[in-house]
Amino acid sequence: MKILHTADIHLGITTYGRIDPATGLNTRLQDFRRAFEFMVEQALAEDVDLFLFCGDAFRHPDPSPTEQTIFAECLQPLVERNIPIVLLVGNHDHPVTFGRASSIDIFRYLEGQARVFRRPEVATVPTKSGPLQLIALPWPVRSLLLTREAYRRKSAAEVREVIEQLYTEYVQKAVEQLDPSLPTVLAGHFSVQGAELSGSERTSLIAHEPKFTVGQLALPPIDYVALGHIHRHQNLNPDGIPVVYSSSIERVSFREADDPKGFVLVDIQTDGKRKQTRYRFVETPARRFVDLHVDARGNADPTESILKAIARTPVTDAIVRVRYQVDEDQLGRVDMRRIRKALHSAAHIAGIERLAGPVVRERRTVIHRDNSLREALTRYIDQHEQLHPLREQLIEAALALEARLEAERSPD
Ligand SMILES: [Mn+2]
Repeated sequence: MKILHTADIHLGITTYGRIDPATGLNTRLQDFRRAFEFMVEQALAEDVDLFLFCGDAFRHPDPSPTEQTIFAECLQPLVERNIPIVLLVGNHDHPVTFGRASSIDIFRYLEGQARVFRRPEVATVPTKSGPLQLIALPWPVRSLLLTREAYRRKSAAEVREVIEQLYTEYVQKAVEQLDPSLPTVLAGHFSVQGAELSGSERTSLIAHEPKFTVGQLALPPIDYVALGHIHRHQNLNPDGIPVVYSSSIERVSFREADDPKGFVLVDIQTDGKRKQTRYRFVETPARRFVDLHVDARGNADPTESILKAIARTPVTDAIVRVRYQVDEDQLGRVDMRRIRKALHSAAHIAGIERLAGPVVRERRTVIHRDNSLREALTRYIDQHEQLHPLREQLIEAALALEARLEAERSPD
């Protein structure tokens, strides 16, 4: 049985894009669409039995009609070939307000067989190669898993523990009921301990989320654990049942410049009671990000050093950022016009910035990760005189944002 495993499509991310006058669409939206279309073409070429999407379809829980239409259009060739589609709700798909539809609920109405999972469920998915047993574990939402009374008196950390326990027990019970001779997949959208982030995730948020161990998920007769949420492709259990993050299909940040982006083709061979799983990662034609760093300090012609660095790098069609270091007395000798000209073939110039030298950096505020937001912001404002008149408003706005993020993470 062949499965295409993907996640974290995040349609609607438009950072480093611009409106293409020919189509009226953001260039980044077109990049994401290209990667998505490439993936579906591969699914058809490989004649897969199932298209399995493990959450985070869009950037926001409220995608635009254009974004939803593109998502549906990209899935349409699968529908036409009668390839079943399974969609899990990720944290970015989940509405903050209880009772509202998630951003992917609408795809249930795609002609054909699209199934959307928004709460834990064990399902049998019919495919042309026979039934697949599926344990679906979408993003754990407090209000879907616990009654209000059950979590009202609990701290955030306690709620997290309860959710971890619920999911873990759910998997333990599920595997006991499954037919060990059938291909079986656990599909989830959450963090697993030990996973390496890609740089497009917010580390501070992931630290407060429910987390699972490989041992809690990789239980026989499961043949493959298909994950979404963390954007870097990896197998967390190389010596046992594969526990795999597929990777996102497009880059969103310079920290992902060197990461391949793509999806996974899984093949579960069944022969009586013996089953064997193989998988391979397939790269998508994701937009290249080029992050140039030039140290031109002490150089008589800093522009020339920057131009040389650009000439050595293939910047055509890439999203490019140039950061350079120069001394104070060289500042007047950096010719932005010539640098921009050298980058004319780039898809987008994300920035040409001077990196502050160590002298400037020493005067910067030291803010530690364990500072509260209020402490960190207070220190920052202390160091920036022009912000003093706005002190109270800034702190208030920041705390409100933090509260909103907290609510999105575990909505009531
Ligand atoms: Mn996610």
